[in-house]
Amino acid sequence: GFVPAAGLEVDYADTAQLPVLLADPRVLAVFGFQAGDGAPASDDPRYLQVGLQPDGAPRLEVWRSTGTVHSGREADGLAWASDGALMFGALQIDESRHGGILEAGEHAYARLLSALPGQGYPHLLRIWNYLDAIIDGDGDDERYRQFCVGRARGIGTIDPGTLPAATAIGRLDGVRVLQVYWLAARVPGTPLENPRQVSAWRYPRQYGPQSPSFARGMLAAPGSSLPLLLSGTASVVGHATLHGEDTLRQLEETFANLDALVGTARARLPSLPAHFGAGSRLKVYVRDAAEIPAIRQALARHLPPEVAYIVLHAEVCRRDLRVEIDGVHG
Ligand code: 3EB
Repeated sequence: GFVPAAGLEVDYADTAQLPVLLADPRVLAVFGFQAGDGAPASDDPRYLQVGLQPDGAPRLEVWRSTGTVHSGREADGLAWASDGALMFGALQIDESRHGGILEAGEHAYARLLSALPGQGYPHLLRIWNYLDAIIDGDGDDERYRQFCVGRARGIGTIDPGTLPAATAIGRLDGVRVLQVYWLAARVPGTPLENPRQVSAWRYPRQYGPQSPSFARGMLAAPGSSLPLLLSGTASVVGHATLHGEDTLRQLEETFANLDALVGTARARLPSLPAHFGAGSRLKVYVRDAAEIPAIRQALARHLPPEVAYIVLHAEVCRRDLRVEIDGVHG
């Protein structure tokens, strides 16, 4: 059948805008970044409160589509919204009801991957995973490593070259609910790897029993007007963490990785701008809240003023990683 061209714009807005945004039939999803009880409430399936604390005033992230959006919620809580080309979805899995983070991750991925084809959007482009106490536990019992095992079990057998771009980051509000949300499409995109980094799905055994299941970036199908989707990117070169004691050098290495990924994307899509600018939106995750002012200063030096970004207090999934950035670029 006819598949409309996919289009997506990502932007940030004040929380007071929530009712206006949800009244717009082209809004595919709205994320309220705010831990605790103060966040605005809405039953609209397109709205998700994310339990990460922003630095400064709470902000909304808005995904706008080019078509008319239909949305709903399944009996188990799976929320979805779709426009004929793209589908947003979200699941919130209470760990205690599934027996732990491994089982919660397994359930989330099995559930969402089984839902996608039936809804007509079989191709996962991008996914976010927010989990509590992400680096608690030692060795292979670390919760992030357990999550990686559960995620891989839930995915099952798959060509790793088709994995989506992703972020996995720690919430700090103490709520043991795995929040997963995603963007899927009717037609497949092109996953990208980073020439400076070993593919995450090829990380060696030292990082855990199951290598992480994600691509470094995703380009939507040719002809769609989606920005480049950048995975959570940190100071990892090869597979090793660099500058474990120096947050600002980690930030520089992160931007070097993002530049390399944009370069890889430009080889396929030369119209993509070489540098971050008016079409770039970033989320900057910072482990230690005391370091946010210095990171903000460095961001202001590094990024042109047209780049919109939010800074979130969140725990990165390796103990020696202090900062991570994801976002879109177009
Ligand atoms: C890294 O490069 C940093 O497990 O889904 C970044 C993005 C990271 C996604 C994931 C992990 C994930 O390995 C960590």
